[in-house]
Amino acid sequence: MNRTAYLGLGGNLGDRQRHLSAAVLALNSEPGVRVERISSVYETAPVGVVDQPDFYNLVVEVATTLTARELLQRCFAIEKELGRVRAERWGPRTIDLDVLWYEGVALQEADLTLPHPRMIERAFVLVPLAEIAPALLLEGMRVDQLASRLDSSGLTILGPLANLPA
Ligand code: GSY
Repeated sequence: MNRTAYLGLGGNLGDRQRHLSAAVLALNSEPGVRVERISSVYETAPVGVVDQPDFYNLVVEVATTLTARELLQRCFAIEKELGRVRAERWGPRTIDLDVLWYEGVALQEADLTLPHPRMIERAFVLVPLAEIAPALLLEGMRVDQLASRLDSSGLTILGPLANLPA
């Protein structure tokens, strides 16, 4: 397990808490992926298309032997297993797993940009990320400082993810 990566998880359809738990367990069951830290769960007002249900969001830190692209492919597979249908780009979804940051990798390709291009402006990403990686540097600034500058009025902290093995 030689690389650290951060993933953002969220969903706003069905049993949001159960989908988050299932996705974290599925990630941890992937060969070459170990979930090291899990942020609190936040209920968050939708960003982008605002006329849709509130999301549940969290961020995890993983240690992995997979490449960034392999990790992305595993995220897509988990989304599919958990019933996600990619209907509307910014619309409601059962579960979404985004690779946010992958140690030592900066790239810009059609289907994968790292670090994630919009993470720096999203409170639903930076606030949970600041819990588990406050000193991580994005564009030369600490995540906790970046998070504290964002409007987090649309976020409600719900507490730790339930139904996980100790
Ligand atoms: O990119 C993630 C999907 N997404 C979200 C989300 O996860 N949370 C909130 N609050 N708004 C969102 N808009 C989109 S698209």
